[in-house]
Amino acid sequence: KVAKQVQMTPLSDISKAFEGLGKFIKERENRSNEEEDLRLDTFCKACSLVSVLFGCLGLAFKFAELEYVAKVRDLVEASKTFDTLQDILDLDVANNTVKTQGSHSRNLRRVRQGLDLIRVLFEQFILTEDYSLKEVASTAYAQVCAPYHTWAVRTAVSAGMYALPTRDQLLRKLNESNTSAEKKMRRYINASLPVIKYIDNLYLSRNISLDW
Ligand code: 1PZ
Repeated sequence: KVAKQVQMTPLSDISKAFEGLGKFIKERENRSNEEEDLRLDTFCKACSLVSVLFGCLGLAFKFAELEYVAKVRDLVEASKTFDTLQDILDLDVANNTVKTQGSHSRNLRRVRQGLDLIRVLFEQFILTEDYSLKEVASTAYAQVCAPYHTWAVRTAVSAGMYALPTRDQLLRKLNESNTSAEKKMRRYINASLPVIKYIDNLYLSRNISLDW
């Protein structure tokens, strides 16, 4: 037997992990009784992989990395006590702390925003051939995160956009060609959407709006 030679890169790992989550959620929807829920530790593992992308963005986005990593770490801690994503929502609903700063449910909402930001970022990356990533990143940020961020954060992010690597630099750091990157980005886009919708539904089904 000849083993197929597949080059694993950070992007491969991310796409693969989210395909696992997406597949679980789709299969769950196909079963009529939706009793099996997404495990928090499995979800956290996939979210942790995303952190490597920050390393490619340079020092200007160090604060974004620290923010994201802190939120994921809080959920990892929570996974020692809570089995599923549902469980953390239920606790915060009972305590009336869903939107309280630092609560697991609020941090889950923030991590969800991060996943969605990457999804739109990848969509924009595929859509344009721009040498600069400024437009790509600005469009994604404006669409997903800016409406929920303070003026100070929005200002810092737009200043950071000038320090982004170029498209070619990013590809080199990710150890990808344009073709291989786009393929893996498409896989992430398709896989992450059901995951994001699943998370949104955790809030909506408990009558919690998503305007925060
Ligand atoms: C080519 C790639 C360009 C990517 C540019 C992405 C820029 C994203 C910048 C985000 C900055 C976030 C700064 C901090 C925001 C906090 O105010 C909020 C609220 O925190 P809370 O009040 O609940 O404690 N934090 C967040 O929203 C979590 C931040 C998640 C950021 C994820 C970014 C993922 C992007 C990965 C790109 C590879």
